Amino acid sequence: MRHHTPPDPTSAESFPTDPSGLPEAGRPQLLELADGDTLELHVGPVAKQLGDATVRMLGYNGSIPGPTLKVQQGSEIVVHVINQGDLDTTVHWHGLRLENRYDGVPHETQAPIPVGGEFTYRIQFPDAGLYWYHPHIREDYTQELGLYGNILVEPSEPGYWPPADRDVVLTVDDLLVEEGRIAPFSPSETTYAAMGRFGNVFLTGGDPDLRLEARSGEVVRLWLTNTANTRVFNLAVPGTRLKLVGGDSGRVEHEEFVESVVLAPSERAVVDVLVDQPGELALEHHTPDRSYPLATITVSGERAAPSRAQEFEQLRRAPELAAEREQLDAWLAAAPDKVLALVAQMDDPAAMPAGAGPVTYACPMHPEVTSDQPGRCPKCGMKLLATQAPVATAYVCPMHPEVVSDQPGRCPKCGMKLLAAVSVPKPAATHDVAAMDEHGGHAGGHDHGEGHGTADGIEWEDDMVEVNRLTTTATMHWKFLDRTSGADSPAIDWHFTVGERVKLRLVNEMDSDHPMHHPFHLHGAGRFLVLSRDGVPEPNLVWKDTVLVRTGQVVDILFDVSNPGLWMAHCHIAEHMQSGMMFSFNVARDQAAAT
Ligand SMILES: [Cu+2]
Repeated sequence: MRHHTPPDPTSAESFPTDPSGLPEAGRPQLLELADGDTLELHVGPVAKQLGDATVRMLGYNGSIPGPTLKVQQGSEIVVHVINQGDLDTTVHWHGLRLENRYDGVPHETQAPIPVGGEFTYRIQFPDAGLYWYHPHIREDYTQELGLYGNILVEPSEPGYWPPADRDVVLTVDDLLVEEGRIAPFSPSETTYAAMGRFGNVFLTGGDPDLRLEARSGEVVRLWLTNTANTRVFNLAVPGTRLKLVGGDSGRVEHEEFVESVVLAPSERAVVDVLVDQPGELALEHHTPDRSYPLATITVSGERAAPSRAQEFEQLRRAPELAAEREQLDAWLAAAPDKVLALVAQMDDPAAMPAGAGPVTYACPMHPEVTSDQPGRCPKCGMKLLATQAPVATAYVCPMHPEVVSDQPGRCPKCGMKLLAAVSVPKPAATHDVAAMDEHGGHAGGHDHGEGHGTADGIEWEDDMVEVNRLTTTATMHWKFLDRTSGADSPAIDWHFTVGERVKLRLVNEMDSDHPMHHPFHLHGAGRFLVLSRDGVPEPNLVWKDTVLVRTGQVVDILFDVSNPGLWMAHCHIAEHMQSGMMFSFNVARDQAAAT
């Protein structure tokens, strides 16, 4: 069975890459909008400076990220979107429980906005907290190129958040740059479909070298959103304590001091930092193997008055979530209403029957150029060479090259499907690794043992970049399977009613061609609480719209269904969604309430 393939939004042979003559990407504006206000949001190309290189990217209103919208809980604004970008677009307002027809899902809630076209959204903000907006067509390209922005919803309730001196709203992101250029995209299909496109240049608040300032004695509140295609961040400020105060949709059940916060694509965290001494602090991303600097905070000798040092020590509790906690045991004990398996199917061209002839043609100069037909490289005109005929001499694990077998099978270390060694057009260049090192990115080499792999169920880096690059939506099939009745249902056909609470079990199966973590996202039909991960009750509740399901993990969530319409569920790794890891479900109005 074929997965649903999104319609081709463009017939161009390549996306434009020339930045000349384009306006330089600006810093995001902070726009405070009152109930009933109208905002014009232009999608268009910008020139972005990255070190010595200038690259063509996309921005909302000329900046990367787009403007930060600051609004009041319970208000409504009008956003008039004008598309001057490269392809059809929509805007999805991530995490907002708004009216279904403004959810921005192409062909389901609205027609795509063509290049040169416009669309008017009415955006509602029922919940306090940190949200964001991004396109819902070819996110693997458009979001990677800079189309994302934050929304800060100010709570109606006074004292909802603990006091802070400074709000810093930051997106964390990465961009894949090779030889001074953004690594190419195909307009007709999504590449890097296996693991998603990992970047080697980090953009924090859109800046490769972000510098922030504060006064000593301040409590700095960091509002953090992961806008990367696939990278999971583990954020820390070494030398200080982080106080976790909020998550995807509002505050946490109980504030707590943490070493770091793990943020999967599209997740948010709100953390407070007390900067009590003058000097320099760094926001860093820590993987099990290394750390990456993301931003510098310079703390001046000027002292904030009054000091928040004492208030910072207080750990407050949220009564609305304490009330949820009281019902948790019953939900933990209940059987799931729905069971969803997360699986991958990966085609291996070389595993086709012998005699089928060469299966892939690749440019020896440009290994990313591959075709299933003989032809010429569109970049250099060179004849595409057939990769070796499928004489499957050895099967190896792309994650663990020491695992070699003369039979097809799975890697005993990580469960990944072994790939026939001859099927992989050998990359000519080692410049990927070199480029990464140059940018302080990849640790280089492949002998990282368990650290990069699945020891903690997160793939922190792309350890199979040459294979990953070649995987497309045609060869990589990411799937959700409805296993509620044990066997696979033919299709996911979910119907809920407003007012219902539904227990969903998400099973990230190891028996899959490429077991990997997935950030599972539900659109604005409601919001959910994580009940348990691998049977361990969630220690600190917070309303969420995205949950990271680590490799092999089983996560139970309690979905509070509150909004009628046709809504999407999908993996928030852009390339996984493009490769089929999505479905839509219906929520009916509450009949009893309607009569
Ligand atoms: Cu995924």
